[in-house]
Amino acid sequence: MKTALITGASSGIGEATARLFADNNINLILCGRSKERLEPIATELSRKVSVSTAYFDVRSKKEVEKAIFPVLDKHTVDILVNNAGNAHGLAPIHTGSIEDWDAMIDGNVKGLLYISKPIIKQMVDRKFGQIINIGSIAGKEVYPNGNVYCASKHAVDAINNGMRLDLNPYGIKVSQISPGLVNTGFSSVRFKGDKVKADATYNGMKPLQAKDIAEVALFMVLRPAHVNISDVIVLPTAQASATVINRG
Ligand code: 8X3
Repeated sequence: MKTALITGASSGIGEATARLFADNNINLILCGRSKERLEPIATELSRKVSVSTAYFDVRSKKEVEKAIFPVLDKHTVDILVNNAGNAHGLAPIHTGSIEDWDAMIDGNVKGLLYISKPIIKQMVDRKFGQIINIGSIAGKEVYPNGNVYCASKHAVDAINNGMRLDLNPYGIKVSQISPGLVNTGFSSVRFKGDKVKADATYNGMKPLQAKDIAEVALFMVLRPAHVNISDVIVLPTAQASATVINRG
C-alpha cells in the first residue's frame, strides 16, 4: 500500500483528495493547521486506511521542520500532494494589501518549498515518489486584480516544471493540476468572509467541486509506472479561461 502526504487536508481539495485516496486503499498523512478540523476527518478515514496527522502552518519554516522530520522518521512518503495555499484579497496592484501579498507568497510559494524539500530528499534517496502540485488557472493566465495571487501560482507552475527537470534522474513523477473555479472555502478566504462577494464568484454558473479535482489526482496516482500526467488544466464547462465565464 502506498502512503500519501496531503497538505491543507482539513477542507476543500485536500479533504476531498484524502477521502478519495482512502477509498482507494492509499494510507494517509494528513497535514493542516487546525487539529480541531483535521482530527475528525482523520478518525473517520482511519476506519479504512492507516492515517497519521501533522499539524503546522506551511508558512512557518520552524513549524514545518518540527512537524515533518518525526513524520519522515516513521513513514516513507510515496505521494506528496502540495495542496495548501490560498488567495487573500482581489485588488488592483496600487491598493492591494502587503499583508495579503505576504500571506500568498509565504503560503503558496515558500510554504510549498518548505514542505517539499525534506520529502523530496527522502524520495531521491529511495529513487521513488510522486509529487502532485495543486496550481491554478491563475498560474497559466494573469487576470485583473489577481496580480500577486497569479504571481504565486505562476511560481507554482515554474516550481512544478523545475521539480520535474531536477528529479528526472531519480524516476520521481511530478505533476500539476491547475483548476479554474472550484466551489470550496477558497472565495470565502479570498474575500475575508464576505459571503455576498464569495457567492458572486459562482453566480449563474456551475463551478467545479473539490471532488472533481481529487478524481484527477487519483487518476494520476493510478497510472502505471511509466506514465506521468505532467500538467492538467481543469475548468468548469462554463469557464473558458480565467476571465471568460458563461453565467447564463
Ligand atoms: C483559483 C481559481 O480563477 O480564482 O485558483 O484564480 S481563480
